[in-house]
Amino acid sequence: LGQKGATIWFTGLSGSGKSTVAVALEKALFAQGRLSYRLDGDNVRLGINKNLGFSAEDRAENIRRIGEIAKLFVDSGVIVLSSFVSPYKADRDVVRKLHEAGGMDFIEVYVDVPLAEAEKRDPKGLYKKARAGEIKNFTGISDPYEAPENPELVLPSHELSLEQEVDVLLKLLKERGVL
Ligand code: GGZ
Repeated sequence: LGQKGATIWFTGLSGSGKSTVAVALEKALFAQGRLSYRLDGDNVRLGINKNLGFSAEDRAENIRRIGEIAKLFVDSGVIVLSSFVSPYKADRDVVRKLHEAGGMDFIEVYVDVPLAEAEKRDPKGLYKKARAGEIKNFTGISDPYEAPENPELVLPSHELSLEQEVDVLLKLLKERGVL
């Protein structure tokens, strides 16, 4: 292929729009003939990470393994679109260092919506359950979310159209020589 891979690491609250923008970007990349692969809870937490829960330790191990998997894809020239809450700065930084040590691009994208907005969307009814105490350690309600301090990009998804989000991501990938 001779194509440069990269990891785009979406982080943000549940319901912030990480997966939605990843799906839209995947479509745009496909239209350009670029191979990308989405990593998210549906293919990782139900598979390789099915032994992990939501304690701080398990989240750290979840993110560590995802980082290692992402690195393998990047090594093969694929653009990885990773959508995990990844609430802890230290865990995200482990993945950043892993990529940078291998000379690979790690693009941290903070999908930044107010908690009230994510909770209003509540697509899976999880916030409601968390408020009722039916889900413990729920990020934003009863567990911390550490916002990135120096992300490559901030996407306030409640203020942008999906098309605008995809455009700014494509522009960033071009600037970095991935596209
Ligand atoms: C946060 C939880 C929790 C708790 C279940 N806290 O909207 P979703 O449903 O699809 O995204 C959330 C997802 C979080 O899994 P991640 O692997 O992304 O988390 S982490 O990066 O912190 O390891 C939510 C659902 O799983 N979910 N319980 N307690 N989100």
